[in-house]
Amino acid sequence: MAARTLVLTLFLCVALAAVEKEPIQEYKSRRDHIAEKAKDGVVVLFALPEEDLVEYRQDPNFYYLTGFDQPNAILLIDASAKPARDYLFLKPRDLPQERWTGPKIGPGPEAEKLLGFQTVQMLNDFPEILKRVSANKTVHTLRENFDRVRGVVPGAAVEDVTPAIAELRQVKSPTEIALLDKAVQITMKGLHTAARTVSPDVWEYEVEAALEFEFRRNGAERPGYPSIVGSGPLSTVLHYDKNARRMEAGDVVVIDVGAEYSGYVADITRTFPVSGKFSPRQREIYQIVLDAQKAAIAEVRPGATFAKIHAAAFNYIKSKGYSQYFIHGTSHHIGLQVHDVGSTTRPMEPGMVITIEPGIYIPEEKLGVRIEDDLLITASGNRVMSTFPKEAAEIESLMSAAPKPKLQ
Ligand SMILES: [Mn+2]
Repeated sequence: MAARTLVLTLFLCVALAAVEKEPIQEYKSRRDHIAEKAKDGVVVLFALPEEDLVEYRQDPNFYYLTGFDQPNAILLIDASAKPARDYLFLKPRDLPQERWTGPKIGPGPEAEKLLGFQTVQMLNDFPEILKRVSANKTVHTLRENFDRVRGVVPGAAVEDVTPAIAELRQVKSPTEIALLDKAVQITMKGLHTAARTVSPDVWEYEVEAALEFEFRRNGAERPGYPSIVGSGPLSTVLHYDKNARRMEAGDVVVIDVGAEYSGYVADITRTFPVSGKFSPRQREIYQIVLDAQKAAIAEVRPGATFAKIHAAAFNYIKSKGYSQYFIHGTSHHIGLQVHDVGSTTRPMEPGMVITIEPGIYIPEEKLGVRIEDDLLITASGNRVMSTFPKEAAEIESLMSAAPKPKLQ
C-alpha cells in the first residue's frame, strides 16, 4: 500500500510539473495576507467549474491564492482562528474517470503536503464547515459568488474580497517576476520569428502560426490573448485578430502578442514594414510613436501614476499634431491576466509590471503604428523587460538580415 501511494505521488508530481509553480509558501503567505484583511471573518473562493474551463484556465484569483489548477475546488480561510486556518475542498479521486482525463489530486494528507494546506478535505464537507466557522461572522468572497455563499449560509453578512486580492496581485513577488520574465523572453522569440516571416504576399495567419509555434515549443501554455497581426488598413484596428489578410509590399504590420507562461502573460507590440524598409512617411510616424514611448518610459518610477505616464506620451504626440490619432490609454498592469486587476489610479510601486504602448492610427493612410514594452517598476525607476529591438533602423536590419523561409 505504501509503495502504491508512493507511485501515485510520483505520478502526480510528474503530471503537475508541466506548469512551473511558485514555492507553496508564496501561496500560503498570500492567504495569510488576505486573512489579515478579512480580520475576524472567513474568506471563500471557488475554482471554476469544469464546464467553464477553457483549456483548463483556472480562475485567476483562486489560482493566485492556491496555485491549484483543477476545477470544482473551494478555498476557505478561517481568519478568526489564530493563526488563520485554511481549507481546500476537493472532489474525491475517480480512478476510472482519470483514465480519460488524467491524474487528479484528491483530498487527504498527500494533497495537504503537496499544496501546503492545513486541511484538504472532501468537497461535500464544505457546507457544514462553512456553517460552523462562519457563524456570526462576515464571509468575504468575490461579488459574483455572493448568491452561492448565501445558498449555504442564508442571512450571513457577505463582503466583496475582490479589491483586497487585486491590491495584492498588483505588486508582483520575485517568483512572479521570474515567470513574467520568462513569458517576455518567449514572446520575444516569437517576435524574432515573426520578423523573419513578414514579407509581401505572406498571409497574416502565417505570421501568427510561426510566432505561436515559437511560444509553444519554448514552453508557453498558449497565447495569453488572441494574437494580433494587422497589416495595411488593418494596422489601424486596435483589436484585430482575424489575421486573414495577405500582406502587400508597402504595408506596415502591427504585431501585438504575448505568450502565457505558467499562467503569466506578456504583452509586446512591434510594427514592421512588410517589404523590409519603412517609407519616409511610415518612418516619420514610427519615430513619433517611439519617441512618445521613450518619453513615457522616462516617467516610470515609484510614485508615478498612469495619468502622468499617459500624459507624457500623449503630450509628445500632441506636440507633433497627431493627438486625434492616439485613441487609447498608454498603460495597464500585466500578470495572470493580460489586462491585470487593480486600481488604475494607484501610484507605481516596486514590483508592479506594466505596459507602455502608445500608438498612432491613421485609417485614411492605412497606417497604424504601435510600440509596446513591458516594464518592471524598481526601487530606482524601471527595468524594461522586453528588450526586443525597436529603433527603426534596428527593425529594418533585423528584417534584412533574416532569411525568409518559404512556408508553403
Ligand atoms: Mn497591451
